[in-house]
Amino acid sequence: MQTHIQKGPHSQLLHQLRSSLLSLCSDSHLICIYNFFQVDRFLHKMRLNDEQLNDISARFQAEMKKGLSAESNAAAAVKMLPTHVRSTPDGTEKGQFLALDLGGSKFKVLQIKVREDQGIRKGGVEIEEKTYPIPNEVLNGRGTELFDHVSESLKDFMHEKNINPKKKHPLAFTFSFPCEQPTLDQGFLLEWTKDFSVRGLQGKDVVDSLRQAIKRTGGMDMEILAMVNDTVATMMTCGFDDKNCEVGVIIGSGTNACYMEQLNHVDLVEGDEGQMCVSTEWGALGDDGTLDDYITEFDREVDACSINPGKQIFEKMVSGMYLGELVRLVVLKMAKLGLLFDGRVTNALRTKGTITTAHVAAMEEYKNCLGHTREILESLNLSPSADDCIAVQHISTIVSFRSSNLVAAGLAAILTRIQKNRNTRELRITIGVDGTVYKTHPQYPKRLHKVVRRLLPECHVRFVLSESGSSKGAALVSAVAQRLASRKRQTLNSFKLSWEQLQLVKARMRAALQAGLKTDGPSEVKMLPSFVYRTPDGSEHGKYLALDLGGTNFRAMLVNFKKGLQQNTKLYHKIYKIPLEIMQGTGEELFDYLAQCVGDFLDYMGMKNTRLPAGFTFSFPCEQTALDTATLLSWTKGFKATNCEGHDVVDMLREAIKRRDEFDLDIVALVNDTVGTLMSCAYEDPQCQVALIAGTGSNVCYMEEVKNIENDADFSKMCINTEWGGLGDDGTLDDIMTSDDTEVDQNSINPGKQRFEKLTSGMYLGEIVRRVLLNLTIRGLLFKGYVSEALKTPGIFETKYLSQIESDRLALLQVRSILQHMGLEGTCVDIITVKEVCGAISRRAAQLCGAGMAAVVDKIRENRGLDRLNITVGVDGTLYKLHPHFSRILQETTRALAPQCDVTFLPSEEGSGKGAALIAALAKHMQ
Ligand code: 0WK
Ligand code: 0WK
Ligand code: BGC
Ligand code: BGC
Repeated sequence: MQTHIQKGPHSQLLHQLRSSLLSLCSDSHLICIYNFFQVDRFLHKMRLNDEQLNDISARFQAEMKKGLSAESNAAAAVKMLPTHVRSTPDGTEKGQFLALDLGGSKFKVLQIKVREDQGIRKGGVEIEEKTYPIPNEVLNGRGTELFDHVSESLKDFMHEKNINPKKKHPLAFTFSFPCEQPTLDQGFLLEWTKDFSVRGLQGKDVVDSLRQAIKRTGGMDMEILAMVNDTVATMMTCGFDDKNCEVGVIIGSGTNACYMEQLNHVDLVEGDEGQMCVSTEWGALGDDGTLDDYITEFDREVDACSINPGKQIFEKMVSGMYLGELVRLVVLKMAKLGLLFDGRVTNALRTKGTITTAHVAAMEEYKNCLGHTREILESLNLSPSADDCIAVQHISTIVSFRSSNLVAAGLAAILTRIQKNRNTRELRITIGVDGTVYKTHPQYPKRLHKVVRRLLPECHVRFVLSESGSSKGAALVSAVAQRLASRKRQTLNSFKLSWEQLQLVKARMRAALQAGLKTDGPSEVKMLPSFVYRTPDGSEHGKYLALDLGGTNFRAMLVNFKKGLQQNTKLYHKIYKIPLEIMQGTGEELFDYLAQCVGDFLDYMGMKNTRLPAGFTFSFPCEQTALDTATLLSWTKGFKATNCEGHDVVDMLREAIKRRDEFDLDIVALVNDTVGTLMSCAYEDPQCQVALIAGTGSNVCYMEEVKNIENDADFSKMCINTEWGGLGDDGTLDDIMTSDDTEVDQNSINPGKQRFEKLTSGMYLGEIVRRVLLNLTIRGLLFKGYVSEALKTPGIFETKYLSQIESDRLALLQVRSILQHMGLEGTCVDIITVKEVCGAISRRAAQLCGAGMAAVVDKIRENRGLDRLNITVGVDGTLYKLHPHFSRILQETTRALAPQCDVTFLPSEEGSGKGAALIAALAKHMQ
C-alpha cells in the first residue's frame, strides 16, 4: 500500500526549513524539535484539545441517550446494555465461588472465597487462579470448541486445586463481549470483538453454551449464577471497598465502560425504582460515522485490516489490540515518505502486528523510552537514528495520548450524565479501572486522571485500580445472585412443611376436635352439631327442592328420589352468581336475592304453586338446635352481609320468601355444605362417613359417636360440622404461618379468624401467591423488581390461575400469557419462580388438609377402637376438583399420617344440594 505526503506548500516549506536548520547547526535538540514538528504535523489530527474532547464527550452523551431509549436503541451504535446488576457491593456478600474470566488478554479460571463484612483490603477475599492460553484455532474455531476448552480448563483447575467435583459449585462467569442479557444468568452474544471470531455463537445464549459444554466435559456440577461484563465486574470489585465506585472502565485489549444508571432511564428494562448498571459498549462509538471527522487515515487502515471492519471504531482508536498497529502504520508511512530511517522500509515494518501495545508502553517508559524504542525498531530490522527514535517515541506518545484523551472524554460524558441524574455538579465518585493498557502503560493513568479532572473540575473523581482482576467482582455479583436465589429459596422453603410439622398439625387438629366437642369453654374448631344422625339408606323418595349457598354461587335444584340407593335420581338445577354487593350488603338484601333466585327457578320449573319440602345448604358456621334452625355464628369467605350473624338464617329465608309473596317453601332442613356432601356421597357409598370441602372455603364434617357429644339424642352417631377453618385462631398455627400469611389474614374481611382456612382454601391461596410475588418483587427477586399496579391489586391472582399455572400440560409461554393477562410481564426465570411459588403454596394447603383429615379419620378409628379403618371421604369444592395436584397431595398426606386408615376419596357428583335434599327427605320422613 503506497502512501505519499501531499507535497503541499506547507510540506515543501517544512522540508526547506529542516535542511536550512541542518546546515545551520548540528544541535540534536533542534533536530529533535524539528522531528517533533514533523510528527506533529503528520499526526495533528490525533492531537485533541479540550474543546474537541468536550465535543466528543457531547457526541457520546447523545449516543448514550439513543442507546438507552427503547425507540432508538436498535439503531444506536452504542448499545447501553442493561446488566441486571442493581446495586454495588454492600459488604454482606459472602461465599465460595469458582469463576471464569474470558475475553480479556488472558483466560483465567479462579476460586474466590469472599468472607462476610471484611473488605478486600481487610483480606476478606482469597483468590486462587490459573491462566489457560486459548489456542488460535480455538479463537477462530466453532463455539462448542471454545466452550469445551473453557470447561476442560475448569475441570483441570478443580483437579489441580483438589476441589471436590461431586459438590455443586456456584460459578461466576466474566465474559467480556457485548451481550444482551434478559436476566443476570443469560447473555445473548451480539458480536465478537478484539481477536475473537468464533463461529456459531452470535445471537446465542453463551451461558447456556457454557452449561452444555460443562455437561459434555462431565465430572463436575456447576450452578452458573451470573454472567457479567468485565467492566461490571471491575466496578463491583472496586466497589467492595469504595462505596462511591459506580463506574467501571476497561482499557485493555479492548475498551468499555459501565456505570450505575437510573432505572427509569433504562427503557429496555421495566421499572422506575432504583438503579441498574449499564455496560455502555462505548467501543462501538463512531460505528455510525459519529467520529468520522476525528478518524485518521491510520485509523481507517487499522479498521480495514481488522477482523471486524466498520465495527468498534472508538475501541480501535483506544485499546491495546490496536495502539501498536496504529504506531506501526504511522511509522511505516513516514518511513515510506523518507521522513524516517532515510526512507528504508523492512518487511517486519510492513508486517501487521509487529509493533504491539506493549512496545508502545515500553517506548513511553519514563526512564529509557528511547533505548526501548531503538531496541524495538532494531527488532524490526531497522537501523534507526537517534532522531528516528525520538520521532517514533513521539508517535507512540501521540497515539497513546489520544487513547487516554478519548477515554477521558468518554468518562467525562458518563460523569456528566451521572451529575444530571443526581442533579448535582459537586459529584464525588470513584472509577474502578482494569486492563493491561492502563496497568502496564507507565504514563497512561496519570494522563487519563489529569484530563478527566480538567474536563470536569467540579467533580471529585477517584480512580481505583482493580488489583487482581474482575473475577472478584463477578463473584460479588454471584454472591448477590446467590443471596437473592437463596432468599427466594428461603421464601419458598418457608412454605415447606416438614414431616414433624405435619404430625404437629395433625395433633393440634386432633386436640382441637376434642376440645370443640366439649361445650365448656371456647374452642377455635367449633364442632357444630348438625342434627343429622344417619346417612341415607335408600328409603328416601319424592321431590325436594335443594338450595345451596356456597362460596361463590347460589344453586337451586329440584331432586326427585326413587326408593333404593344409587337409583338414578332426577335432578334439575340452576346456578345464580352472587354479586359482591349482595354478599356484603344487608342480610335482608341477601335473603331477598336468594328468594328471588328460588322464585326464578320455580318459575323455570313451572312449580311456583307447589309448596315443596326444601333442604338448604348453607356453607357457613351455624349453631343449630334442630335440623331447621341455624344461627349464623360468623360469616366466612367473602361474605359479610349485615344483621345476619347471631340470627337464624332459616327464619331470614322464610321471611324473605314471605316478603316476596310469590311462592312458599317448607324448609325442613338446613345443612352445612360438608354435611350435604357427606349425604350425597353416602348415597353412592355407604362407607362415606366424612366429607371435605376444599373450595372457596375449607371444612370437614364426619359422623361422630353421640357419646362423645354432649347431646342426649338416642342415636349412636351424629354428623359434626367441625368448622376446622378456625384452627389457629388462638395462635396454635403461628409457628407455621409466614409473614405473607399474616398479611393475607390482616388484610382479609375477618382478620384473626379462619386461620386454617386461610392457609388451605381457594379464597386465599391466590392472594397468598400475590403477596409472596409482591414481596419477592419488592426485594428485587422477581419481575426485575418492577412492582406493577396489577401486582399491588388484592385478589387479582385468583386461585383458578394457580390451577392453570401448575398444570403440567402448560408450557412456560402459556403461563406467561396468564401472567400477562394479569398485567404481569416476566422472564422465563420469573415464570419458573411463579410456578414454584404457586406449587409451594398449593402443596402446603393440600398437606395441611391431609394432616387435618388424618386427625379426623384416626379419631373415627379410635372412636371405634379399630386397628384398621376402611372409610370413604366425600369431597367437593373447586380447589379439590380443578387443581392439578391438590387432591393427590392431600390423599398422599392423609395416608401417610393415618397409616391405619384406608381412606377412599369420593368426589361428589351433584354437590351438596342433593345431600340437602336427602336430609330434607330424612327430615320429612321423621316428621
Ligand atoms: C482483567 C480482568 C478481565 C478483563 C481484562 C481486560 O480480570 O476480566 O477482561 O482485565 O484487560 P485485558 O486483559 O484485555 O488487557
Ligand atoms: C359445591 C357444593 C357446595 C359447596 C361448594 C364448595 O355443592 O355446597 O359450597 O362445592 O366449592 P366452591 O364453590 O367453594 O369451590
Ligand atoms: C467488549 C466489551 C469489553 C471490552 C473490555 C470490548 O471489546 O466489547 O464487552 O468490556 O472489550 O474487555
Ligand atoms: C365455612 C364452612 C364451609 C366451608 C366450605 C367455610 O368458610 O365456614 O361452613 O363448609 O367454608 O364451603
